[in-house]
Amino acid sequence: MGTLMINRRTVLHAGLVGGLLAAAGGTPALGKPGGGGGGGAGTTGNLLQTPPVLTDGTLRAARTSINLGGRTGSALTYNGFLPGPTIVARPGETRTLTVTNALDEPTTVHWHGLVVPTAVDGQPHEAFGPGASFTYALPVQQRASLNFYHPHPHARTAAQVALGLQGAFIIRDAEEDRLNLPAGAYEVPLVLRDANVDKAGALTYNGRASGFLGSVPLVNGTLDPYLPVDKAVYRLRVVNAANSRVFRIAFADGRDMTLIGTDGGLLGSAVRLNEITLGNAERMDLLVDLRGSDYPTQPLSLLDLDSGWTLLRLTPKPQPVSVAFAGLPSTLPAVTPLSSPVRSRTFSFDGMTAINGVRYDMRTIAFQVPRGQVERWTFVANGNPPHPVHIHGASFQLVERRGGRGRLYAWEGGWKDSFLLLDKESVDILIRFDIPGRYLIHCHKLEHEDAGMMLNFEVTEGVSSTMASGVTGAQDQHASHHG
Ligand SMILES: [Cu+2]
Repeated sequence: MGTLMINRRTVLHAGLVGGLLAAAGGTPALGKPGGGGGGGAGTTGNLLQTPPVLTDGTLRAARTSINLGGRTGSALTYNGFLPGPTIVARPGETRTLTVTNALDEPTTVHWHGLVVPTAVDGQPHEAFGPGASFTYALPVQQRASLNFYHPHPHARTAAQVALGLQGAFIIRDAEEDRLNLPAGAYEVPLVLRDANVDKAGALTYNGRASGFLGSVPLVNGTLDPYLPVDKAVYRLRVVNAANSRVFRIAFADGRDMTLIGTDGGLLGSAVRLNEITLGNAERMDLLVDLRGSDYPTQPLSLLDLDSGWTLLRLTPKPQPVSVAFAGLPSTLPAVTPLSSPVRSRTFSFDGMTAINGVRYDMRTIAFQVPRGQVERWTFVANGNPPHPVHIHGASFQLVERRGGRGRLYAWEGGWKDSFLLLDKESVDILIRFDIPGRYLIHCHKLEHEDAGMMLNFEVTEGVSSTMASGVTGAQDQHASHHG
């Protein structure tokens, strides 16, 4: 197949109609039922749905009817969409979103991947009850990236997410604009999850302490989705929005994909691979070349190799349009490595309910971190893997995995906020916080999180007393527990 890296044709994208992420003004973007919905003769299944775009406004959390593609159902939704509207923003903007709670229990919204002040981070202690609303003013001060919003009330996150409350949050910036990446109809957000859907089309939830595995995949809320494709390079922006399921993603014909970004935006250089493991809440930014001889002559399935599911079929059109792509530059925007940690801490993810032997207590701050200093944090799996680790308040970089798989992977490069910890593994990261306040470390297997595999910590102003007294060597100690 052609290589994206060396194709430097100078023709950029022609003006394109029907951009999936074009300003939809909050209007429905529901797919047509399958069988003749534009996928060419013999296409079965349902046209992939794409949520509308929202900038500022209201997100109403409620049980509503939904379109699963070809059939109706019901779920907990934001504004009636599964997933909710895709929020878009640029650095320097403040997104103002008022979430109204029309559920029958408390909720909150966490903007996973956004580094924002504690007051708008949507943490469990900020949950608000039925009939109430909360306005999140989100100062966006970070680079282009795909992020993920979802509820975060203590002990009820898993059910609310599984029943439908989740959405994508895309940040764009000038650095990314300069790359002229596939856009409009050729940039496709894919919110991947599994679900249980009952006979009436209602999403149901029966999670246990060990997790929740739904019986069917849903991509952008669509059952058995297909996407009619042109002879173009597609940018697939994927988030694992499942409670517990880890996806191992590949195309059925084994073709290469080009990974250009992860949780915190673009990688320093693109990586070609044909399989990616995506833990809960992890994101990946992929280019897939469907030009020339790479154009599929029959539906091309995107698979989850672990479950054997077909997640999405890319279907040839009767009259595909050929779309030029200038190719990627040889280097992407730099990711400056963090270095010279001044302190280390260790976090043991114990069983299904605790970190460092302690279950979550909303009132307890487990430790303090001075802002502005690089620290080396080690995460250890101590039973009941996998544990998808997530940290609020900063992006970080993975530096080493010992035990278990014993290596890092391309999809763990760049700036991360979530990563997978499997059996017998220890993973070291480098992290630096820039905003003071109270943040969280937790397992993003949502059933583990709800059961207490979570802790609060506090980012403080200025350097710590140990720094001030000249102790700059790395210390290895468990995070101490202050009452
Ligand atoms: Cu866990």
